[in-house]
Amino acid sequence: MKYITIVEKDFESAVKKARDTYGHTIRIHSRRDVLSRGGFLWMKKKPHVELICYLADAADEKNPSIIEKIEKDEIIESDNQKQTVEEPQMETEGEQMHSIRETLLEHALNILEENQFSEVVSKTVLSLLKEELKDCQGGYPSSEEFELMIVDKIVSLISIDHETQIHPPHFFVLLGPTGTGKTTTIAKIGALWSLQTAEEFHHSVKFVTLDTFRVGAYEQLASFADSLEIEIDLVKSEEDMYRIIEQTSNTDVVLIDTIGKSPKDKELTVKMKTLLSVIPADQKKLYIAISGSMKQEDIVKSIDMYAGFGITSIVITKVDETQSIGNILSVAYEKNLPLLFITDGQKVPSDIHKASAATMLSLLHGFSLDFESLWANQSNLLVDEG
Ligand SMILES: Nc1nc2c(ncn2[C@@H]2O[C@H](COP(=O)(O)OP(=O)(O)O)[C@@H](O)[C@H]2O)c(=O)[nH]1
Ligand SMILES: [Mg+2]
Repeated sequence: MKYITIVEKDFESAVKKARDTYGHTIRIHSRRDVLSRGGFLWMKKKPHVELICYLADAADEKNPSIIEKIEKDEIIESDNQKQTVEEPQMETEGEQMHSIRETLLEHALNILEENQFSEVVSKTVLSLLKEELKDCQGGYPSSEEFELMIVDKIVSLISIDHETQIHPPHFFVLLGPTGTGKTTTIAKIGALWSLQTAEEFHHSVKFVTLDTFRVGAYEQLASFADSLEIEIDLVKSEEDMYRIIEQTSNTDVVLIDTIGKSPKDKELTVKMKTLLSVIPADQKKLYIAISGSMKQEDIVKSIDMYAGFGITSIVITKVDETQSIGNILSVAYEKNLPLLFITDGQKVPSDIHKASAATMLSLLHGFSLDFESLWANQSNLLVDEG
């Protein structure tokens, strides 16, 4: 038998909705009064009534509607749960709970697949959801609450590099494959920090490029530097690097653009490592730019290729060119790497955002909840209450 869950603010509205939607063949199996957690990531509480209904067979039609019976009497209260006991049940309560649980978990799996999360992440999220459903003690969340549970689990697996967002290192080195948007991202980050008017978030910056091999590479960053009024320098040798360290002691952040390399480019890797090793370890952090449009196996290969450099966190680029970011989020979880920035276009400086739960949510699909307005409402609430 297929069950239908109707969730409304009170019993009368739920009965009306059941009747209006399904007519007089609708039967109520049970009623539950719930004080549920809702709002953004489970933060507010609100009461509602859930009716579990099913459609009676035609042969059942001669029986009075269960709704009519319930309205007259027979609401049994126990343990703060009101339940109606009617008609011989086709399935035991246990079986019914099982099928609702399966439907919810199937919905979660569809969302995880639509967003291209890896098998490892999907399994982890599903097992966290199963655990939480166990804790529901005989009840189960509405579909809205369950979607928030899914989001909560996904967000809980991914960490954000707040440390770099607030306190960038003296030398910020961006690595990554050719064409992922490193040079453009360096320009965006430079603008983000140097044009910031709030004193606590403002950092003086300087650009440095190690990309002296490709024709036009220096000119590309130099043209951004020119329009943003940021100084730029070029490092070809270890001596150049020593000079830069000396000359930038009063600069907050030196943003270092690098050259993308192919797995065969052993010589280039050694050269870059040598130049970067001149910078004292406590003054530098290294980051990797990964394009949203890359396949999961290529993302893994790129991260493995740069693993020897010691990567702090990931900048996801070109999310405007991809349908889903589950692939990158999965690698971030599996490689235990936090997220730093997300870029979504070619425009400097506007198309860059600090990674956060909100930016992640705005890039996930397949939910019936509207996360953008949820986030906006929550922000208003925080402002009102704060
Ligand atoms: N659509 C889109 N294009 C981007 C983004 N970031 C960079 N690009 C473009 O990608 C191309 C390669 O960027 P570039 O910074 O030179 O990559 P690099 O080789 O890693 O330094 C350029 O045409 C950029 O304008 C982004 O977030 N979205
Ligand atoms: Mg470049």
